[in-house]
Amino acid sequence: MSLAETLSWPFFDDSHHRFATELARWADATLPSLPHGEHDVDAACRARVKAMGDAGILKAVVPAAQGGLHKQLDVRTLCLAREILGFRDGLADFSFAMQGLGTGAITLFGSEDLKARYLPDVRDGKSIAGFALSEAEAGSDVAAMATTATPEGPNHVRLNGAKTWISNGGIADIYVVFVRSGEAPGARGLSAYVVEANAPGLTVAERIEVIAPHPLATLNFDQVRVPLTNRLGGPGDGFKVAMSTLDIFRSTVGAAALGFARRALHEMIEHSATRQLFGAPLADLQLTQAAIADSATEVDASALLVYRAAWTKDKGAPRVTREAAMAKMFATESAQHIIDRAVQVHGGLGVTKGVKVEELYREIRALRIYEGATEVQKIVIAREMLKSRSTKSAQAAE
Ligand code: COS
Repeated sequence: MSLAETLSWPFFDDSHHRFATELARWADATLPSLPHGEHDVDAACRARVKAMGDAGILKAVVPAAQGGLHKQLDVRTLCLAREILGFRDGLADFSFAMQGLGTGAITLFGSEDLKARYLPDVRDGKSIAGFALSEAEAGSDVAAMATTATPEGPNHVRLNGAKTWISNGGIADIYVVFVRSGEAPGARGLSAYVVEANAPGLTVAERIEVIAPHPLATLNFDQVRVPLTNRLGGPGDGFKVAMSTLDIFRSTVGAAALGFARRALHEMIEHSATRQLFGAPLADLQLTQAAIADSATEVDASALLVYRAAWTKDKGAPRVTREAAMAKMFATESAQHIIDRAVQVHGGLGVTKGVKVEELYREIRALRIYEGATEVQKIVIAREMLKSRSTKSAQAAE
């Protein structure tokens, strides 16, 4: 099923149809002319952010009060954007996604002043955002983070520590930074702050090279002074701020994987229909047909899970923790299988640099890890299922 057919599902309204059509048209016309990320990934990202800002696409990542498309973040729009961009250009998807993830916590928990100060420039592509949660010893286990915020006078805190695997690290203008503020041990003692990249004491310790080039870095915080008014939510709310933001953006990771998977399926079908083998098209072989059939079914199942999660959130569910985790886990895992099959169907061409499926093979890998690895999503889903069983048992006992 194509994206156009998916759009006929009842999850969508006219605004989604318009957005998807205009974005696809813009992406086909503009993305091929932007610099590729191979030589200068920072310049390639900046070019994408600017182009998307100029075209009004980044309005999707901010609320209407700051010039955005919808009153609140519309998860279906975010997912459509990532699917459409992911189908065409992994770096464009990355740049779009990070503008959203990097400011999602400001949109959800920021004061009016913080929203007014930071969101318009992100919307216009004039400012780049980053989400600084992970640490060397606190990736999956967020509550183990060690970067600290200590009070300084009545109005400031000082941040000390290091964050790593930070997307847009080194090119971002603002970061949402999660720190241990000490109100309680573990998850209840974290807070979130907006920190400007040029704050004295905030430095890029190292840039990290990855298989599919993206800006990624380790950041050092050495006595970085931040006003209390830059806090998102209350003291000790940091874990909730992080998880609520991820509840929205995990579905969008699934959507990006869906875009990659749809593209791989497209490439698989095109190649197998035209490549001759044993005197007939490759597609005549039943094993090729099995690869196509399994991939097409997984694409549809991923789309259903991704847009179910997005629709549920947009319709006002306070939490979509289980739905978003399922969407992210299934869509990223199945995209990996689909892309691997597409590489296999392409034979030697599939591992040749510059061939689309080879690029997708490298692009998909990180999505099974970032914003919560598959193993974390399994923990989250199982906990939610067990929680709902305990709730039902407690109700039955009353
Ligand atoms: N929305 C709002 N609140 C949430 C929440 C959510 N989605 N998930 C958990 N919470 C709340 C819980 O209700 C709990 O509140 P109380 O203490 O009031 O009961 C609190 O937060 C702690 O939750 P929990 O006990 O589940 O915390 P854990 O430390 O056990 O969390 C996991 C475990 C693994 C689920 C969490 O650390 C996680 O998601 N890790 C992956 C992080 C990630 O995605 N990293 C990638 C970085 S971005 S590239």
